[in-house]
Amino acid sequence: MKMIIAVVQDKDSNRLTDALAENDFKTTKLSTTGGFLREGNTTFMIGCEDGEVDDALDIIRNNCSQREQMVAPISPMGGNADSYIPKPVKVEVGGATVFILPIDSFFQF
Ligand code: 2BA
Repeated sequence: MKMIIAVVQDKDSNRLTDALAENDFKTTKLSTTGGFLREGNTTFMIGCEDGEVDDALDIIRNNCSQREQMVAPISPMGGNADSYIPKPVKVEVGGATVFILPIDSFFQF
């Protein structure tokens, strides 16, 4: 058995939930925050059999889009904030950041 942990953008969350449910995957969603953008994203926990991992990855791939986002960098530490004009930079976010973990045991009581 494997645990798939997928960090996706909030915008893709409902679509991905529906697609996974349609294909009989069981999911748990967590509201999370990215360490770089400090914005909300959604983390899916998907427990599945080894042979189902590829199907789950296809569904994630097909339902999560890459988007460009503008980020205003925070002001430099110790610098004079008055003269600092933040220049937004473009970063590419998503589609999904996926980790696959082996599961030792699975219980439901
Ligand atoms: P964030 O940490 O908010 O990162 C959002 C996007 O900002 C990233 O998109 C990446 O394009 C960019 N970015 C992140 N760190 C950067 C840096 N030091 N310099 C320049 N650009 C940077 P993604 O790579 O698609 O990541 C989307 C979200 O997935 C991340 O949100 C984070 O919540 C999660 N994530 C990504 N890699 C991870 C990892 N190795 N471990 C845990 N979570 C991860």
